[in-house]
Amino acid sequence: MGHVLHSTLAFFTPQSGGSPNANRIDSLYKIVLYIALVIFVIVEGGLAYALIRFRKRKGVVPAQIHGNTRLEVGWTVAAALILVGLAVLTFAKLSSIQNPPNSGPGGAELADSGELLYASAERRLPPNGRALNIAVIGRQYIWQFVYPGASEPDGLGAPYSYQELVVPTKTTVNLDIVSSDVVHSWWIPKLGGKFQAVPGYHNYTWFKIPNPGVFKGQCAILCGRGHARMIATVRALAPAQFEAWLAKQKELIKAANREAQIARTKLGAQVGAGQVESP
Ligand SMILES: [Cu+2]
Repeated sequence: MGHVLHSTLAFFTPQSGGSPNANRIDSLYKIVLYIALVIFVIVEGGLAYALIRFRKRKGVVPAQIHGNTRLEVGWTVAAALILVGLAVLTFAKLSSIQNPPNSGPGGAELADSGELLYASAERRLPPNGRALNIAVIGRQYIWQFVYPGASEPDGLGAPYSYQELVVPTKTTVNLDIVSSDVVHSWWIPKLGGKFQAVPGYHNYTWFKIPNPGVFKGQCAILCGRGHARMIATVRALAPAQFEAWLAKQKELIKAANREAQIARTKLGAQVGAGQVESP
């Protein structure tokens, strides 16, 4: 019975388990849901009782009642108090949903400098100012992820990946969400709320994944014909494995750049009819 109730509720409540902010959104949602359920049962129970108890009977004239000041003031004040209580609770929890915590012990080593971190009204930083900053770029119809490392001496530029975002566990990851064409929506349900990717605008969110795992999501706003294909995956690895993955990704990008360079050289050497002199 308890299990059935639990899985039924899980169907209606937000997904959680991947990040503290997602867990807090879920618990806040459940508190509101439980209070609403109690009120629903009381109101609907009272209605059903009145319908049956005072139903139409032959030869009985019902009492003619006009208002009850005490009762009316009572339920107005009670409803207002519940609303105030919920508002206070929501604002009390909101800061821990919006503000990222520090990375935990066992998280990835984050460089002191290199990537410049600054806080603003939109971008919130952990108390110690250190987070793994990743740019999430929405475009028709794929997500691109750009990792720190633009200033590294290998001259390769910032490493990137498509569709799958790989991150270290126990590490606060800050996302800087942008779009290069139309409005998209970044949403990995188990990792917290939904954030729009709007051209010319930055949206920020964060997550901190405790254990290795794969979290699936999908662009959550209709962005064109290929919208349904615009899926996203977040794969959390232990920090050492993440470093190894990033190094390998850099190798792949380097090899691809080399091949492109070779192809460009070949094309440049071609001389044919109608070739336009490059300006
Ligand atoms: Cu879309």
